[in-house]
Amino acid sequence: MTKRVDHNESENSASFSVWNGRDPSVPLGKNDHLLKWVEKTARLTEPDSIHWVDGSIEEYDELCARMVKTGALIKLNEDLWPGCYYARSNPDDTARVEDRTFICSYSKEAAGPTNNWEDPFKMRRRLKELFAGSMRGRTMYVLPFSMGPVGSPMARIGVQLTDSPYVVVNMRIMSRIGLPVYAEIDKGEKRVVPCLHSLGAPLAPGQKDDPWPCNPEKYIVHFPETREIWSYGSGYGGNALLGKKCFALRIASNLARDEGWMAEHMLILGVEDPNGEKTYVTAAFPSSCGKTNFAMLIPPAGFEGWKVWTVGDDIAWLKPDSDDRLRAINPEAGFFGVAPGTSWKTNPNAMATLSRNTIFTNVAITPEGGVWWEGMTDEPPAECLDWRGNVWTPEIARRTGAKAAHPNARYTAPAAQCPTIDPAWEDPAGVPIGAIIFGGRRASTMPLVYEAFNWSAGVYIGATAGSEITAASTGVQGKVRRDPMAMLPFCGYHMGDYFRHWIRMQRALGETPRIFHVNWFRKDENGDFIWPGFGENMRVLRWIVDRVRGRASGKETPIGWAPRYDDVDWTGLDFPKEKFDRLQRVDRSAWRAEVLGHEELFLELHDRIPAEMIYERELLICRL
Ligand code: O2Y
Ligand code: MN
Repeated sequence: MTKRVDHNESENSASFSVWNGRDPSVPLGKNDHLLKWVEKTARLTEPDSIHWVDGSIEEYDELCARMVKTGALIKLNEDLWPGCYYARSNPDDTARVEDRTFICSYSKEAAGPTNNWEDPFKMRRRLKELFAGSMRGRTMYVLPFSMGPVGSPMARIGVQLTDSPYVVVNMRIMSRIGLPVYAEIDKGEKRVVPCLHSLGAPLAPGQKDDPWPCNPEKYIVHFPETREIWSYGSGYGGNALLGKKCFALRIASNLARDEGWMAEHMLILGVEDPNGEKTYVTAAFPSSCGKTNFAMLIPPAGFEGWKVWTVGDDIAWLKPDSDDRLRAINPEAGFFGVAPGTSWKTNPNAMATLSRNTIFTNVAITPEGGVWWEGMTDEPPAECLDWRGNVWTPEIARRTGAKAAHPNARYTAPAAQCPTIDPAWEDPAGVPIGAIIFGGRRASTMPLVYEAFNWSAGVYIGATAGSEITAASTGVQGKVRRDPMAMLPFCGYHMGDYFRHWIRMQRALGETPRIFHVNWFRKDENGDFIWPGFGENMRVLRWIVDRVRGRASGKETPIGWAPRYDDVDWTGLDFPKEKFDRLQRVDRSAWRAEVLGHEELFLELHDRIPAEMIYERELLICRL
């Protein structure tokens, strides 16, 4: 459904109406607000044409075929990678840009010290300048999307206007798009979040397009009060697929606070025991801590009859149901996973998921028309083209250290293709949550697992969670970057108010989920990981589930309840008690230093920290 726009038409000309561009056989789009907004945006951005996305597979195939023609996508070898495409981004557009991400609330205080704030009126003026004529020579796609199963009471709707067909095809995998969503909009029951996106790369007549158009100047902007997103200059991941981090976390965290639910950076999984009883848990780990691997865990030998089911790998929306139980949906429909390190050994379920109908970005491409990345196989290919399009060989890598795939290279794959996808993953009511797990990457101090004494102690654990900063990013080793609830880059308002919202949620719940903290990354004195991780994490998960079900024991420690050696199921693993005790050790002097680190975060947020957090800290100090 593409309509050409005549920019010579006068402002009030009836023939400019974007409604006229809609296929009259499609009985959708009676929504005046949407039509007016599309028209207003077209006047501002001046696209050559407008395409109303219907979300069909035919449309997807056609868009991919067009991008193959322009060089924006490469079709992979159909025999090796059926239905798969390859994209190579601009080398300066390879990841989320946190320093260019803004929360433009009316007051600076509402955004809090952990967000970049800019005056919304000033920002809007700047964005209007940038967006003026920014889609010239391109098509503007009207992309309606639902975060959450269409029709679910927990789902929310957005419309992204974008000049990137790459975004449209990725969003088709990552969310529910097209005709069913127009129908939802036409019902008029749900507020639509407008998401405006431009690559910021207009084309002059006859100008040859770049395979990855973008602009060196980038703005990822959220207006929390009016629930709007404006993104300019980037075509990559979280900057451009606006349903994901921008909507499902930054805007949704504002919606959730106001409406009494939670929008969290959490995976959701279900643990089924040999009797068929299923317990769902969510887990919040900072970016790059193995959320996808954990969400797709395969139980080790000795756990026959146990099964882990995947509901989501990145975002959870949680809401009390009519029985005051916390239920969660995964608002997404796909995985936008990090490719490097993913292999048949580390995550066979992810490999099976991405083996077809997947879009790869910034991995390497082999001469046979396949893809490769560091860690995918023990043996690298003899030769390939790296993520920049340069020839790459193992010898070149040895000499120069060049990586074949960018460290943030991604696969965009349909969740439905995951072999462990939970039968209830699209249940409109969500799944009941028994436990919430926080985690981080900590070489010392943090035990493998412990359980909070109660909800407010658990909120404290989540609020103070963090990961050690790696030497590569800062030159400093061992400093902990606090990442409350793994939401530091994603909470769309003041972090102190966010803690308060967490505390308040208890009042809406008949029974709160148990809260746990895990750390797979504790090291010994030689710098080696003590815990094997991966499938062995099932042993920890089993203890967590058994605690939720009231059938596992633990001992009280100053920081919470922790398993004794005999409380963990060691079937199939020879893991000495002495090693376990080292993993679980609560070193009081290290913990005193840890609590001082908590204070740094609290000082930053002091004027909005809920009293419960202060009391929890004091209690922890007393117990230590
Ligand atoms: O770099 C990007 O744009 C993607 S970031 C991302 C993607 C999928 C899941 N999580 C994340 C994250 O940064 O947490
Ligand atoms: Mn994430």
